[in-house]
Amino acid sequence: MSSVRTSPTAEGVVPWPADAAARYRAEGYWEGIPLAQYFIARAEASPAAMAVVDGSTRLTYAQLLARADGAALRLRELGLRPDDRIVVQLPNCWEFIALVIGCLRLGVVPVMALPAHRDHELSHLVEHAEARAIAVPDELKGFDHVAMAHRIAEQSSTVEHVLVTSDAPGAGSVDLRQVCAPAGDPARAREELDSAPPDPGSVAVFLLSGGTTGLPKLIPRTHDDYAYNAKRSAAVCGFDSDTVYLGVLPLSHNFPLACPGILGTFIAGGRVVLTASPDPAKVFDLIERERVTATAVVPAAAQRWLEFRDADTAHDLSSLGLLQVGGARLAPELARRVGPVLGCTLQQVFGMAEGLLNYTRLDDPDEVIVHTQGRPMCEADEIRVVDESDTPVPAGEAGILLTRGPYTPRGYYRAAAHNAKAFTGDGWYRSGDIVRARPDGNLVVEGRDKDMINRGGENVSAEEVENIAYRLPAVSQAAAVAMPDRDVGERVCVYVVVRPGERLTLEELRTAYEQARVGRYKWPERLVVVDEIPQTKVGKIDKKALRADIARRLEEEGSHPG
Ligand code: OOB
Repeated sequence: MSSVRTSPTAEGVVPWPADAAARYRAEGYWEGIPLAQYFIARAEASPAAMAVVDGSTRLTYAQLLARADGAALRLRELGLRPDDRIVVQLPNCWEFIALVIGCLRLGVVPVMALPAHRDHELSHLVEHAEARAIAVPDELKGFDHVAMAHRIAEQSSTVEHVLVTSDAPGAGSVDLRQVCAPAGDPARAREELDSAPPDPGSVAVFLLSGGTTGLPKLIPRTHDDYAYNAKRSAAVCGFDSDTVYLGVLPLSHNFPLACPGILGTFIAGGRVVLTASPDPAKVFDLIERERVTATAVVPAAAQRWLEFRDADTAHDLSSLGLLQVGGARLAPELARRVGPVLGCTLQQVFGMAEGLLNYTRLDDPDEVIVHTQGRPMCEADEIRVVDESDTPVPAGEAGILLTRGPYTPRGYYRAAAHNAKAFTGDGWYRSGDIVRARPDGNLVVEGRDKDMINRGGENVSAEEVENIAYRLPAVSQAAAVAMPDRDVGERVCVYVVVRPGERLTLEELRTAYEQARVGRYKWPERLVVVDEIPQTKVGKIDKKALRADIARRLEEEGSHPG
Protein backbone atom coordinates (compact mmCIF):
# COMPACT_ATOMS: atom_id res chain seq x y z
CA MET A 1 0.00 0.00 0.00
CA SER A 2 2.89 2.34 -0.78
CA SER A 3 1.44 4.86 -3.20
CA VAL A 4 -1.25 6.90 -1.52
CA ARG A 5 -3.29 8.89 -4.00
CA THR A 6 -5.27 11.94 -3.14
CA SER A 7 -8.83 11.38 -4.14
CA PRO A 8 -10.91 13.65 -6.35
CA THR A 9 -13.99 12.00 -4.85
CA ALA A 10 -12.79 13.03 -1.40
CA GLU A 11 -13.87 16.63 -1.91
CA GLY A 12 -17.50 15.70 -1.33
CA VAL A 13 -16.80 13.27 1.51
CA VAL A 14 -16.93 14.19 5.21
CA PRO A 15 -13.93 12.48 6.80
CA TRP A 16 -13.89 11.00 10.29
CA PRO A 17 -12.10 13.43 12.64
CA ALA A 18 -8.37 12.67 12.93
CA ASP A 19 -8.60 11.48 16.55
CA ALA A 20 -11.43 9.03 15.81
CA ALA A 21 -9.63 7.75 12.71
CA ALA A 22 -6.41 7.28 14.69
CA ARG A 23 -8.31 5.32 17.32
CA TYR A 24 -10.04 3.08 14.77
CA ARG A 25 -6.66 2.30 13.23
CA ALA A 26 -4.89 1.78 16.55
CA GLU A 27 -7.63 -0.54 17.79
CA GLY A 28 -7.46 -2.59 14.61
CA TYR A 29 -10.91 -1.89 13.16
CA TRP A 30 -9.32 -0.28 10.13
CA GLU A 31 -6.59 -2.54 8.82
CA GLY A 32 -5.35 -0.31 6.00
CA ILE A 33 -6.00 -3.04 3.45
CA PRO A 34 -7.94 -2.37 0.21
CA LEU A 35 -11.20 -4.34 0.18
CA ALA A 36 -10.34 -6.54 -2.82
CA GLN A 37 -7.20 -7.80 -1.05
CA TYR A 38 -9.28 -9.95 1.29
CA PHE A 39 -10.70 -11.74 -1.72
CA ILE A 40 -7.26 -12.07 -3.31
CA ALA A 41 -5.84 -13.60 -0.14
CA ARG A 42 -8.54 -16.31 -0.31
CA ALA A 43 -7.94 -16.84 -4.02
CA GLU A 44 -4.24 -17.34 -3.28
CA ALA A 45 -4.84 -19.72 -0.39
CA SER A 46 -7.56 -21.81 -2.11
CA PRO A 47 -7.64 -21.04 -5.85
CA ALA A 48 -9.74 -24.12 -6.67
CA ALA A 49 -12.40 -23.46 -4.01
CA MET A 50 -15.79 -22.62 -5.48
CA ALA A 51 -16.57 -18.89 -5.15
CA VAL A 52 -19.78 -18.28 -7.11
CA VAL A 53 -22.65 -20.38 -8.41
CA ASP A 54 -25.04 -18.56 -10.75
CA GLY A 55 -27.31 -21.00 -12.60
CA SER A 56 -25.06 -23.19 -14.69
CA THR A 57 -22.09 -20.85 -14.25
CA ARG A 58 -19.69 -22.01 -11.55
CA LEU A 59 -16.53 -20.00 -10.87
CA THR A 60 -13.68 -20.88 -8.52
CA TYR A 61 -11.86 -18.17 -6.58
CA ALA A 62 -9.08 -18.21 -9.19
CA GLN A 63 -11.56 -17.94 -12.06
CA LEU A 64 -13.52 -15.15 -10.42
CA LEU A 65 -10.34 -13.22 -9.63
CA ALA A 66 -9.17 -13.60 -13.25
CA ARG A 67 -12.50 -12.14 -14.39
CA ALA A 68 -12.38 -9.30 -11.87
CA ASP A 69 -8.84 -8.42 -12.93
CA GLY A 70 -9.90 -8.63 -16.57
CA ALA A 71 -12.75 -6.26 -15.80
CA ALA A 72 -10.39 -3.82 -14.04
CA LEU A 73 -8.04 -3.68 -17.02
CA ARG A 74 -10.86 -3.28 -19.53
CA LEU A 75 -12.46 -0.50 -17.51
CA ARG A 76 -9.09 1.20 -17.66
CA GLU A 77 -8.92 0.65 -21.43
CA LEU A 78 -12.34 2.30 -21.66
CA GLY A 79 -10.76 5.33 -20.02
CA LEU A 80 -11.99 4.89 -16.44
CA ARG A 81 -9.55 6.00 -13.78
CA PRO A 82 -9.32 5.52 -10.02
CA ASP A 83 -12.09 7.48 -8.25
CA ASP A 84 -14.26 7.62 -11.37
CA ARG A 85 -17.81 6.49 -10.66
CA ILE A 86 -19.86 3.82 -12.43
CA VAL A 87 -23.57 3.39 -11.75
CA VAL A 88 -24.17 -0.35 -11.39
CA GLN A 89 -27.74 -1.53 -11.90
CA LEU A 90 -27.52 -5.28 -12.26
CA PRO A 91 -29.63 -8.15 -10.99
CA ASN A 92 -28.01 -10.90 -8.92
CA CYS A 93 -25.54 -12.44 -11.38
CA TRP A 94 -21.87 -13.37 -11.46
CA GLU A 95 -21.13 -10.35 -13.68
CA PHE A 96 -22.25 -8.07 -10.84
CA ILE A 97 -19.62 -9.63 -8.58
CA ALA A 98 -16.80 -9.67 -11.15
CA LEU A 99 -17.51 -6.05 -12.09
CA VAL A 100 -17.67 -4.82 -8.49
CA ILE A 101 -14.45 -6.61 -7.47
CA GLY A 102 -12.86 -5.28 -10.67
CA CYS A 103 -13.89 -1.75 -9.66
CA LEU A 104 -12.46 -2.28 -6.17
CA ARG A 105 -9.17 -3.47 -7.70
CA LEU A 106 -8.85 -0.37 -9.86
CA GLY A 107 -10.30 2.11 -7.39
CA VAL A 108 -13.31 2.90 -9.60
CA VAL A 109 -16.30 3.49 -7.34
CA PRO A 110 -19.53 1.57 -8.03
CA VAL A 111 -22.76 3.42 -7.25
CA MET A 112 -25.16 0.73 -6.05
CA ALA A 113 -28.41 1.37 -7.92
CA LEU A 114 -31.37 -0.97 -7.46
CA PRO A 115 -32.84 -3.02 -10.32
CA ALA A 116 -36.22 -1.40 -9.51
CA HIS A 117 -34.91 2.10 -10.20
CA ARG A 118 -36.13 3.90 -13.31
CA ASP A 119 -35.07 7.05 -15.19
CA HIS A 120 -36.09 9.29 -12.29
CA GLU A 121 -33.72 7.68 -9.80
CA LEU A 122 -30.99 6.54 -12.18
CA SER A 123 -30.53 9.91 -13.87
CA HIS A 124 -30.24 11.52 -10.47
CA LEU A 125 -27.55 9.04 -9.41
CA VAL A 126 -25.63 9.56 -12.64
CA GLU A 127 -25.75 13.30 -12.28
CA HIS A 128 -24.97 13.46 -8.59
CA ALA A 129 -22.05 11.03 -8.85
CA GLU A 130 -20.92 12.44 -12.23
CA ALA A 131 -20.71 8.84 -13.36
CA ARG A 132 -18.64 7.97 -16.41
CA ALA A 133 -20.38 4.66 -17.10
CA ILE A 134 -23.62 2.80 -16.45
CA ALA A 135 -23.88 -1.02 -16.21
CA VAL A 136 -27.30 -2.59 -16.86
CA PRO A 137 -28.91 -5.89 -17.87
CA ASP A 138 -30.61 -5.93 -21.26
CA GLU A 139 -34.07 -6.70 -20.01
CA LEU A 140 -35.53 -7.46 -16.62
CA LYS A 141 -39.17 -8.15 -15.78
CA GLY A 142 -40.11 -6.94 -19.25
CA PHE A 143 -38.35 -3.59 -18.82
CA ASP A 144 -35.76 -2.39 -21.34
CA HIS A 145 -32.80 -1.24 -19.21
CA VAL A 146 -30.57 -0.60 -22.21
CA ALA A 147 -32.94 1.95 -23.70
CA MET A 148 -33.17 3.65 -20.29
CA ALA A 149 -29.38 3.71 -19.87
CA HIS A 150 -28.93 5.26 -23.32
CA ARG A 151 -31.65 7.85 -22.66
CA ILE A 152 -29.79 8.85 -19.50
CA ALA A 153 -26.36 8.74 -21.14
CA GLU A 154 -27.59 11.11 -23.86
CA GLN A 155 -28.75 13.64 -21.30
CA SER A 156 -25.56 13.38 -19.28
CA SER A 157 -22.34 15.28 -19.85
CA THR A 158 -20.24 12.67 -18.02
CA VAL A 159 -21.41 9.20 -19.14
CA GLU A 160 -19.25 7.76 -21.91
CA HIS A 161 -20.15 4.06 -21.78
CA VAL A 162 -23.20 1.89 -21.34
CA LEU A 163 -22.17 -1.65 -20.32
CA VAL A 164 -24.73 -4.37 -20.93
CA THR A 165 -25.08 -8.03 -19.95
CA SER A 166 -26.65 -9.54 -23.02
CA ASP A 167 -26.11 -12.26 -25.58
CA ALA A 168 -26.25 -9.60 -28.25
CA PRO A 169 -25.48 -6.08 -26.98
CA GLY A 170 -26.66 -3.59 -29.56
CA ALA A 171 -24.57 -0.93 -31.28
CA GLY A 172 -23.33 1.73 -28.91
CA SER A 173 -23.24 -0.59 -25.89
CA VAL A 174 -20.21 -2.31 -24.40
CA ASP A 175 -20.52 -6.08 -23.88
CA LEU A 176 -20.19 -6.50 -20.10
CA ARG A 177 -19.46 -10.22 -20.45
CA GLN A 178 -16.47 -9.35 -22.62
CA VAL A 179 -15.40 -6.76 -20.07
CA CYS A 180 -15.58 -9.50 -17.41
CA ALA A 181 -13.57 -12.05 -19.40
CA PRO A 182 -10.25 -13.18 -17.93
CA ALA A 183 -7.25 -11.06 -18.90
CA GLY A 184 -5.01 -12.47 -21.65
CA ASP A 185 -2.13 -12.85 -19.20
CA PRO A 186 -3.70 -13.18 -15.74
CA ALA A 187 -0.37 -13.09 -13.89
CA ARG A 188 0.65 -9.85 -15.56
CA ALA A 189 -2.77 -8.36 -14.95
CA ARG A 190 -2.44 -9.24 -11.26
CA GLU A 191 0.96 -7.63 -11.02
CA GLU A 192 -0.13 -4.50 -12.81
CA LEU A 193 -3.17 -4.00 -10.60
CA ASP A 194 -1.23 -4.89 -7.43
CA SER A 195 1.27 -2.13 -8.20
CA ALA A 196 -1.36 0.64 -7.86
CA PRO A 197 -3.80 -0.31 -5.10
CA PRO A 198 -6.43 2.20 -4.01
CA ASP A 199 -5.89 4.13 -0.78
CA PRO A 200 -7.70 2.17 1.97
CA GLY A 201 -9.09 5.47 3.27
CA SER A 202 -10.70 6.29 -0.08
CA VAL A 203 -14.29 5.53 -1.07
CA ALA A 204 -14.78 1.88 -2.11
CA VAL A 205 -18.51 1.96 -2.89
CA PHE A 206 -21.40 4.39 -2.80
CA LEU A 207 -24.43 2.85 -1.11
CA LEU A 208 -27.83 4.48 -1.41
CA SER A 209 -29.90 5.90 1.37
CA GLY A 210 -33.66 5.53 1.18
CA GLY A 211 -33.48 9.25 1.87
CA THR A 212 -35.95 11.12 4.02
CA THR A 213 -35.95 14.12 1.73
CA GLY A 214 -36.46 13.79 -2.00
CA LEU A 215 -34.09 11.63 -4.02
CA PRO A 216 -31.67 8.98 -2.70
CA LYS A 217 -28.45 10.18 -1.09
CA LEU A 218 -25.06 8.60 -1.69
CA ILE A 219 -23.28 7.07 1.28
CA PRO A 220 -19.52 6.94 0.83
CA ARG A 221 -18.16 3.71 2.33
CA THR A 222 -14.37 3.52 2.46
CA HIS A 223 -12.27 0.39 1.92
CA ASP A 224 -11.30 0.47 5.61
CA ASP A 225 -14.80 0.90 6.98
CA TYR A 226 -16.57 -1.43 4.57
CA ALA A 227 -13.99 -4.20 4.99
CA TYR A 228 -14.59 -3.99 8.73
CA ASN A 229 -18.36 -4.02 8.13
CA ALA A 230 -18.12 -7.32 6.21
CA LYS A 231 -15.34 -8.91 8.28
CA ARG A 232 -16.93 -8.32 11.66
CA SER A 233 -20.35 -9.35 10.35
CA ALA A 234 -18.85 -12.62 9.08
CA ALA A 235 -17.36 -13.26 12.53
CA VAL A 236 -20.62 -12.49 14.35
CA CYS A 237 -22.51 -14.82 11.99
CA GLY A 238 -19.97 -17.63 12.28
CA PHE A 239 -19.14 -17.63 8.56
CA ASP A 240 -16.19 -19.81 7.51
CA SER A 241 -14.93 -21.66 4.44
CA ASP A 242 -17.84 -24.13 4.74
CA THR A 243 -20.41 -21.34 4.45
CA VAL A 244 -22.66 -21.46 1.40
CA TYR A 245 -24.45 -18.10 1.29
CA LEU A 246 -27.52 -17.61 -0.84
CA GLY A 247 -27.72 -14.08 -2.30
CA VAL A 248 -31.43 -13.56 -2.84
CA LEU A 249 -32.07 -9.91 -1.90
CA PRO A 250 -30.84 -7.47 -4.58
CA LEU A 251 -27.05 -7.46 -4.09
CA SER A 252 -26.73 -3.69 -4.25
CA HIS A 253 -28.34 -3.52 -0.80
CA ASN A 254 -25.94 -3.32 2.11
CA PHE A 255 -27.54 -6.34 3.77
CA PRO A 256 -26.74 -9.00 1.09
CA LEU A 257 -23.62 -7.15 0.00
CA ALA A 258 -21.70 -6.92 3.27
CA CYS A 259 -23.75 -7.91 6.35
CA PRO A 260 -21.99 -10.40 5.98
CA GLY A 261 -23.49 -10.97 2.52
CA ILE A 262 -21.30 -11.84 -0.42
CA LEU A 263 -18.28 -9.81 0.72
CA GLY A 264 -18.33 -11.39 4.18
CA THR A 265 -18.64 -14.84 2.59
CA PHE A 266 -15.58 -14.18 0.43
CA ILE A 267 -13.59 -12.84 3.39
CA ALA A 268 -14.40 -16.12 5.17
CA GLY A 269 -13.50 -18.22 2.09
CA GLY A 270 -17.05 -19.51 1.59
CA ARG A 271 -19.24 -19.95 -1.46
CA VAL A 272 -21.92 -17.62 -2.86
CA VAL A 273 -24.99 -18.96 -4.64
CA LEU A 274 -27.10 -16.44 -6.54
CA THR A 275 -30.74 -16.11 -7.40
CA ALA A 276 -32.90 -13.15 -8.23
CA SER A 277 -36.21 -14.62 -7.12
CA PRO A 278 -37.43 -14.91 -3.52
CA ASP A 279 -40.09 -17.39 -4.73
CA PRO A 280 -40.00 -20.12 -2.04
CA ALA A 281 -40.36 -23.06 -4.44
CA LYS A 282 -37.32 -21.90 -6.44
CA VAL A 283 -35.32 -20.86 -3.38
CA PHE A 284 -35.96 -24.17 -1.61
CA ASP A 285 -34.86 -26.08 -4.72
CA LEU A 286 -31.63 -24.12 -4.69
CA ILE A 287 -31.07 -24.55 -0.94
CA GLU A 288 -31.44 -28.30 -1.36
CA ARG A 289 -29.35 -28.59 -4.53
CA GLU A 290 -26.46 -26.35 -3.43
CA ARG A 291 -26.59 -27.20 0.27
CA VAL A 292 -27.03 -23.54 1.25
CA THR A 293 -26.12 -22.83 4.88
CA ALA A 294 -27.09 -19.17 5.31
CA THR A 295 -29.17 -16.46 3.69
CA ALA A 296 -30.72 -13.04 4.34
CA VAL A 297 -34.25 -11.83 3.65
CA VAL A 298 -36.74 -9.10 4.56
CA PRO A 299 -39.71 -10.01 6.80
CA ALA A 300 -42.14 -10.18 3.85
CA ALA A 301 -40.07 -12.95 2.22
CA ALA A 302 -39.64 -14.77 5.54
CA GLN A 303 -43.41 -14.81 5.88
CA ARG A 304 -43.85 -16.26 2.38
CA TRP A 305 -41.24 -18.91 3.06
CA LEU A 306 -42.91 -19.92 6.33
CA GLU A 307 -46.34 -20.14 4.72
CA PHE A 308 -44.99 -22.21 1.85
CA ARG A 309 -43.08 -24.52 4.17
CA ASP A 310 -46.21 -25.28 6.18
CA ALA A 311 -47.43 -27.34 3.22
CA ASP A 312 -44.05 -28.41 1.85
CA THR A 313 -42.42 -31.68 2.74
CA ALA A 314 -40.66 -32.15 -0.57
CA HIS A 315 -37.55 -30.11 0.08
CA ASP A 316 -34.55 -31.04 2.16
CA LEU A 317 -33.60 -27.84 3.96
CA SER A 318 -31.34 -29.55 6.47
CA SER A 319 -28.23 -27.68 5.30
CA LEU A 320 -29.74 -24.31 6.22
CA GLY A 321 -28.30 -23.21 9.55
CA LEU A 322 -29.00 -19.47 9.58
CA LEU A 323 -31.78 -17.22 8.36
CA GLN A 324 -31.05 -13.52 8.77
CA VAL A 325 -34.11 -11.29 8.74
CA GLY A 326 -33.90 -7.50 8.65
CA GLY A 327 -34.70 -4.31 6.81
CA ALA A 328 -38.10 -3.85 8.45
CA ARG A 329 -39.92 -4.84 11.62
CA LEU A 330 -40.28 -8.58 12.10
CA ALA A 331 -43.38 -9.45 14.12
CA PRO A 332 -42.58 -11.70 17.11
CA GLU A 333 -45.29 -14.16 15.98
CA LEU A 334 -43.35 -14.70 12.76
CA ALA A 335 -39.97 -14.68 14.48
CA ARG A 336 -41.09 -17.44 16.80
CA ARG A 337 -41.99 -19.73 13.88
CA VAL A 338 -38.70 -19.52 11.96
CA GLY A 339 -36.75 -22.06 14.02
CA PRO A 340 -39.45 -24.76 14.25
CA VAL A 341 -40.71 -24.42 10.66
CA LEU A 342 -37.46 -23.93 8.74
CA GLY A 343 -35.23 -25.82 11.14
CA CYS A 344 -32.59 -23.10 11.35
CA THR A 345 -31.41 -20.33 13.65
CA LEU A 346 -33.07 -16.95 13.21
CA GLN A 347 -30.96 -13.83 13.43
CA GLN A 348 -32.65 -10.45 13.58
CA VAL A 349 -30.68 -7.71 11.84
CA PHE A 350 -31.39 -4.04 12.40
CA GLY A 351 -29.03 -2.29 10.04
CA MET A 352 -28.72 0.70 7.77
CA ALA A 353 -26.70 1.55 4.69
CA GLU A 354 -25.41 4.51 6.73
CA GLY A 355 -23.44 2.09 8.92
CA LEU A 356 -24.50 0.78 12.33
CA LEU A 357 -25.38 -2.92 12.36
CA ASN A 358 -27.24 -4.64 15.19
CA TYR A 359 -27.43 -8.41 15.29
CA THR A 360 -28.97 -10.91 17.65
CA ARG A 361 -26.21 -13.43 18.31
CA LEU A 362 -26.46 -17.04 17.22
CA ASP A 363 -26.32 -18.28 20.83
CA ASP A 364 -28.74 -15.72 22.29
CA PRO A 365 -31.70 -17.10 24.23
CA ASP A 366 -34.91 -17.44 22.17
CA GLU A 367 -36.47 -14.55 24.05
CA VAL A 368 -33.77 -12.18 22.76
CA ILE A 369 -33.92 -13.53 19.19
CA VAL A 370 -37.71 -13.30 19.03
CA HIS A 371 -38.28 -9.98 20.79
CA THR A 372 -35.28 -7.77 20.00
CA GLN A 373 -33.45 -6.47 16.96
CA GLY A 374 -30.07 -7.29 18.46
CA ARG A 375 -27.16 -5.19 19.63
CA PRO A 376 -24.32 -3.32 17.90
CA MET A 377 -21.71 -5.61 16.40
CA CYS A 378 -18.71 -3.53 17.47
CA GLU A 379 -17.50 -2.35 20.90
CA ALA A 380 -16.62 0.99 19.33
CA ASP A 381 -20.19 1.59 18.12
CA GLU A 382 -21.60 4.49 20.11
CA ILE A 383 -25.33 4.58 20.76
CA ARG A 384 -27.47 7.35 22.20
CA VAL A 385 -31.23 7.26 22.67
CA VAL A 386 -32.50 10.84 22.82
CA ASP A 387 -35.58 13.05 22.78
CA GLU A 388 -36.36 15.80 20.22
CA SER A 389 -33.82 18.14 21.77
CA ASP A 390 -31.05 15.52 21.61
CA THR A 391 -31.20 14.96 25.39
CA PRO A 392 -30.75 11.30 26.40
CA VAL A 393 -34.00 9.72 27.61
CA PRO A 394 -34.02 7.79 30.91
CA ALA A 395 -32.55 4.28 30.59
CA GLY A 396 -34.99 1.79 29.08
CA GLU A 397 -37.31 4.41 27.58
CA ALA A 398 -37.99 4.80 23.89
CA GLY A 399 -36.24 7.59 22.01
CA ILE A 400 -34.54 8.48 18.77
CA LEU A 401 -31.39 6.51 17.99
CA LEU A 402 -28.18 8.45 17.32
CA THR A 403 -24.97 6.63 16.46
CA ARG A 404 -21.29 7.02 15.63
CA GLY A 405 -18.64 4.43 14.98
CA PRO A 406 -15.86 2.99 12.84
CA TYR A 407 -18.15 1.99 9.97
CA THR A 408 -20.72 4.80 10.21
CA PRO A 409 -19.58 7.60 7.88
CA ARG A 410 -19.92 11.21 9.05
CA GLY A 411 -21.90 12.52 6.10
CA TYR A 412 -23.61 11.87 2.78
CA TYR A 413 -21.70 12.62 -0.41
CA ARG A 414 -21.92 16.24 -1.59
CA ALA A 415 -24.83 17.05 0.68
CA ALA A 416 -23.65 19.76 3.09
CA ALA A 417 -27.10 21.24 3.75
CA HIS A 418 -28.71 17.85 4.32
CA ASN A 419 -25.78 16.68 6.47
CA ALA A 420 -26.31 19.62 8.80
CA LYS A 421 -29.70 18.10 9.66
CA ALA A 422 -28.93 14.38 9.36
CA PHE A 423 -25.89 14.57 11.67
CA THR A 424 -25.34 16.37 14.96
CA GLY A 425 -22.57 18.93 15.25
CA ASP A 426 -20.34 16.29 16.83
CA GLY A 427 -20.88 13.70 14.13
CA TRP A 428 -23.71 11.51 15.40
CA TYR A 429 -25.91 10.09 12.65
CA ARG A 430 -29.60 10.70 13.27
CA SER A 431 -31.08 7.34 12.26
CA GLY A 432 -34.66 8.54 12.69
CA ASP A 433 -35.46 5.18 14.25
CA ILE A 434 -37.24 5.10 17.60
CA VAL A 435 -35.70 2.42 19.77
CA ARG A 436 -35.64 1.20 23.32
CA ALA A 437 -32.37 -0.09 24.75
CA ARG A 438 -32.92 -2.99 27.13
CA PRO A 439 -30.71 -3.50 30.18
CA ASP A 440 -29.00 -6.41 28.35
CA GLY A 441 -27.94 -4.00 25.60
CA ASN A 442 -30.33 -5.30 22.96
CA LEU A 443 -32.35 -2.76 21.01
CA VAL A 444 -36.03 -2.96 20.24
CA VAL A 445 -37.19 -0.89 17.26
CA GLU A 446 -40.43 0.77 18.34
CA GLY A 447 -41.11 2.95 15.34
CA ARG A 448 -39.57 5.84 13.50
CA ASP A 449 -39.35 9.58 13.56
CA LYS A 450 -38.66 10.01 9.86
CA ASP A 451 -40.98 10.68 7.01
CA MET A 452 -40.63 7.40 5.16
CA ILE A 453 -42.60 4.39 4.08
CA ASN A 454 -40.89 1.01 4.51
CA ARG A 455 -42.36 -1.19 1.78
CA GLY A 456 -41.07 -4.70 2.33
CA GLY A 457 -37.66 -3.41 3.47
CA GLU A 458 -37.44 -0.83 0.68
CA ASN A 459 -37.43 2.67 2.15
CA VAL A 460 -39.44 5.27 0.26
CA SER A 461 -39.22 8.98 1.02
CA ALA A 462 -42.67 10.51 1.57
CA GLU A 463 -41.40 13.80 0.20
CA GLU A 464 -40.29 12.18 -3.04
CA VAL A 465 -43.75 10.63 -3.46
CA GLU A 466 -45.46 13.96 -2.70
CA ASN A 467 -43.29 15.88 -5.18
CA ILE A 468 -44.53 13.69 -8.02
CA ALA A 469 -48.19 14.01 -6.95
CA TYR A 470 -47.86 17.79 -7.16
CA ARG A 471 -47.15 17.47 -10.88
CA LEU A 472 -50.85 16.74 -11.42
CA PRO A 473 -52.88 19.90 -11.99
CA ALA A 474 -55.78 18.47 -9.97
CA VAL A 475 -53.66 18.20 -6.83
CA SER A 476 -53.82 21.12 -4.44
CA GLN A 477 -52.21 19.37 -1.46
CA ALA A 478 -50.64 15.93 -1.08
CA ALA A 479 -49.32 13.94 1.87
CA ALA A 480 -47.83 10.44 1.66
CA VAL A 481 -47.99 8.08 4.63
CA ALA A 482 -47.40 4.43 5.37
CA MET A 483 -50.47 2.22 5.22
CA PRO A 484 -50.08 -0.99 7.26
CA ASP A 485 -50.13 -4.14 5.15
CA ARG A 486 -50.08 -7.82 6.02
CA ASP A 487 -47.82 -8.87 3.14
CA VAL A 488 -45.21 -6.14 2.79
CA GLY A 489 -45.51 -4.37 6.15
CA GLU A 490 -46.35 -0.98 4.70
CA ARG A 491 -47.57 0.44 1.42
CA VAL A 492 -47.60 3.98 0.04
CA CYS A 493 -50.88 5.81 0.73
CA VAL A 494 -51.43 9.36 -0.49
CA TYR A 495 -53.90 11.87 0.95
CA VAL A 496 -54.89 14.51 -1.55
CA VAL A 497 -56.92 17.71 -1.47
CA VAL A 498 -58.09 18.33 -5.03
CA ARG A 499 -58.58 21.76 -6.57
CA PRO A 500 -62.15 23.07 -6.77
CA GLY A 501 -64.10 21.42 -9.58
CA GLU A 502 -61.44 18.70 -10.06
CA ARG A 503 -61.50 15.00 -9.28
CA LEU A 504 -58.80 12.34 -9.03
CA THR A 505 -58.68 8.55 -9.13
CA LEU A 506 -55.88 6.24 -7.98
CA GLU A 507 -55.27 5.28 -11.62
CA GLU A 508 -54.84 8.92 -12.63
CA LEU A 509 -52.53 9.49 -9.69
CA ARG A 510 -50.41 6.44 -10.57
CA THR A 511 -50.12 7.67 -14.15
CA ALA A 512 -48.13 10.63 -12.83
CA TYR A 513 -45.52 8.20 -11.43
CA GLU A 514 -45.45 6.19 -14.60
CA GLN A 515 -44.90 9.33 -16.65
CA ALA A 516 -42.21 10.54 -14.26
CA ARG A 517 -40.54 7.14 -14.74
CA VAL A 518 -40.27 6.48 -11.02
CA GLY A 519 -39.49 3.04 -9.56
CA ARG A 520 -42.76 1.14 -9.23
CA TYR A 521 -42.32 0.36 -5.52
CA LYS A 522 -42.85 4.08 -4.86
CA TRP A 523 -46.17 4.33 -6.71
CA PRO A 524 -49.14 5.03 -4.41
CA GLU A 525 -51.27 1.97 -3.74
CA ARG A 526 -54.08 3.86 -2.10
CA LEU A 527 -55.54 7.33 -2.59
CA VAL A 528 -57.67 9.10 -0.02
CA VAL A 529 -59.27 12.30 -1.25
CA VAL A 530 -60.09 14.65 1.63
CA ASP A 531 -61.39 18.21 2.04
CA GLU A 532 -58.61 19.17 4.34
CA ILE A 533 -55.28 17.71 5.50
CA PRO A 534 -54.80 17.99 9.27
CA GLN A 535 -52.00 20.24 10.50
CA THR A 536 -49.95 20.35 13.67
CA LYS A 537 -49.81 23.40 15.90
CA VAL A 538 -46.77 24.68 14.02
CA GLY A 539 -48.55 24.34 10.69
CA LYS A 540 -46.90 21.17 9.42
CA ILE A 541 -48.85 18.28 7.93
CA ASP A 542 -49.92 16.07 10.82
CA LYS A 543 -48.70 12.68 9.55
CA LYS A 544 -49.48 11.05 12.86
CA ALA A 545 -53.14 11.95 12.45
CA LEU A 546 -53.09 10.66 8.86
CA ARG A 547 -51.55 7.36 9.92
CA ALA A 548 -54.24 6.99 12.56
CA ASP A 549 -56.85 7.86 9.94
CA ILE A 550 -55.74 5.21 7.43
CA ALA A 551 -55.50 2.61 10.21
CA ARG A 552 -59.08 3.44 11.21
CA ARG A 553 -60.30 3.22 7.61
CA LEU A 554 -58.64 -0.18 7.14
CA GLU A 555 -60.16 -1.42 10.35
CA GLU A 556 -63.62 -0.29 9.26
CA GLU A 557 -63.12 -2.13 5.98
CA GLY A 558 -62.06 -5.21 7.91
CA SER A 559 -58.66 -5.25 6.22
CA HIS A 560 -56.41 -4.05 9.00
CA PRO A 561 -53.51 -6.48 9.32
CA GLY A 562 -53.21 -6.22 13.08
C1 OOB B 1 -31.27 -1.90 5.87
O1 OOB B 1 -30.71 -0.76 5.42
P1 OOB B 1 -31.48 0.47 4.72
O2 OOB B 1 -30.49 1.55 4.62
O3 OOB B 1 -32.15 0.01 3.49
O4 OOB B 1 -32.65 0.88 5.73
C2 OOB B 1 -32.35 1.27 7.04
C3 OOB B 1 -33.61 1.51 7.83
C4 OOB B 1 -33.38 1.66 9.31
O5 OOB B 1 -32.98 2.96 9.67
C5 OOB B 1 -34.74 1.28 9.84
O6 OOB B 1 -35.63 2.35 9.70
C6 OOB B 1 -35.18 0.18 8.93
O7 OOB B 1 -34.52 0.42 7.69
N1 OOB B 1 -34.79 -1.15 9.46
C7 OOB B 1 -35.49 -1.83 10.40
C8 OOB B 1 -34.79 -3.05 10.59
N2 OOB B 1 -33.71 -3.06 9.78
C9 OOB B 1 -33.73 -1.89 9.10
N3 OOB B 1 -36.61 -1.54 11.09
C10 OOB B 1 -37.06 -2.47 11.98
N4 OOB B 1 -36.45 -3.65 12.22
C11 OOB B 1 -35.31 -3.99 11.56
N5 OOB B 1 -34.70 -5.15 11.79
O8 OOB B 1 -32.48 -2.06 5.90
C12 OOB B 1 -30.33 -2.94 6.36
C13 OOB B 1 -28.96 -2.75 6.21
C14 OOB B 1 -28.08 -3.72 6.66
C15 OOB B 1 -28.56 -4.87 7.25
C16 OOB B 1 -29.92 -5.06 7.38
C17 OOB B 1 -30.82 -4.09 6.95
